[in-house]
Amino acid sequence: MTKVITYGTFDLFHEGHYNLLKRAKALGDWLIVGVTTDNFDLQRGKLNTCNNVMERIEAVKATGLADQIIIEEYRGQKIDDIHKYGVDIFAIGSDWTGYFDYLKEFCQVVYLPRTEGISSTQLRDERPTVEIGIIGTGSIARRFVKEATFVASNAVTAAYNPDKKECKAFCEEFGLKPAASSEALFGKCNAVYIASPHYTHYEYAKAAMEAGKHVLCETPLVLKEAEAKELFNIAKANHLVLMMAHKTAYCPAFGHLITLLQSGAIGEIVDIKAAATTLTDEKDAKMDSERFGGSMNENGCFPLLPIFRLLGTDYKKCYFVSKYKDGVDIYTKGIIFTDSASATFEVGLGAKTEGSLVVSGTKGYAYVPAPWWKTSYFELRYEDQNQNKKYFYPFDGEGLRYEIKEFVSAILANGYFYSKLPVKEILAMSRIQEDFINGKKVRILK
Ligand code: C2G
Repeated sequence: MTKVITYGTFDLFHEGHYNLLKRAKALGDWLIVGVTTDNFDLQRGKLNTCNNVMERIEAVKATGLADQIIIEEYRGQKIDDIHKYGVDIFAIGSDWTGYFDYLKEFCQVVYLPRTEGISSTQLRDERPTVEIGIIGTGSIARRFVKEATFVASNAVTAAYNPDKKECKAFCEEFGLKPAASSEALFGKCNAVYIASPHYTHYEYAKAAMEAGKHVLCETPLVLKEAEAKELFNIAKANHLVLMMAHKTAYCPAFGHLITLLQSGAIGEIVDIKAAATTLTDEKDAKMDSERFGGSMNENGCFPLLPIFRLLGTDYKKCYFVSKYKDGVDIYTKGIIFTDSASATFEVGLGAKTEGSLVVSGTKGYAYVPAPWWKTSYFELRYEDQNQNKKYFYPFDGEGLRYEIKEFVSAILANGYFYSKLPVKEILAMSRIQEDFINGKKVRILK
């Protein structure tokens, strides 16, 4: 019996995939098809896959051509599979010609003709495009435009900034249409990314949703819990997507760290320590007290993310210790207690500390090195060091592409969408930030 093996993502299964499987099957008596996992695709840079691994397996199964379906999870697995299944022929489309010659040492390698004129990328591009307008044209907006080019089914079309000169320069740099007002911007897009100063978020988000636009808003969404609640109510009533652009919440490694810890990998969680400090020039807008700058407003949402995700939002007490300069906190430390665990966080724009995340549990601890908010690697450590495990993930570019992908997918999903950053966590973040602004339980250092 001649055994043939082939691999693929098989996203939005199409005629090209079918022809490939048919040709591969014709090479032997038994066809094994390896379907990539979602995680493996992310690792090899395939960010825009539309179907999940189960849907893609089902599509391959439905052809009736595969005698056996396996999943492909890691680079190098092809060699293991060839040995494991006693494969005679490895077959793949001609777009890979030469690439898999290293397998010739283990079996016959056949490059099959690719079907011209059809591809998953083409099918994805045929889907509706989410047109995004940007409010605020600073450094984060710059990064956003670049990162959005890695995400399918979206186009950044226009930008608005009340400072017309800045807006014009930004639009010229990226080939966008400048909008004369926020209302004019809403006429040029169906979704809005808000990257303006914190104190303007509420008004812009509300106006955008009242104009029927989906909203992705930079952190912090707002600095008052009641405003956050109101915005989510507007989103719900109008069937709009409202997301906070918290890049850590959407990056692959952070997601897996959380699910590992939630499944008991370090026992019961007793404490979390998280820090996020970014030394900033005193003249920067982030240091402007009028614009609600300062360490807590600027960076607070980062350490609060793992704290609320792992300990829940039902905390009992939160205390702060802060050092101020010219009306803004250049450094703040917070202590939060729930009934069963504690957490401390440090944020700073005018003071620097180790930006790591440590989650302590009854059986071990998780360590994420600085800058943990751009998580690409973490370790689980135990008393018995032989049990320690290291985990590596992609964190491509600036990391904004993951949140942009979630935003675009949520809009195109047109209905059920599981948010990786639940509303109750955003509400709790704004509650903490509001308490801090109001000086509740804040001890000011000289
Ligand atoms: N294919 C084809 N004709 C097309 C499109 C795709 O023959 N018009 C073939 C590809 O050459 C590949 C298979 O269909 O052999 C699956 O393609 P993809 O889903 O794009 O998967 P790919 O990224 O090529 O997987 O380990 C994974 C494999 O190495 C490659």
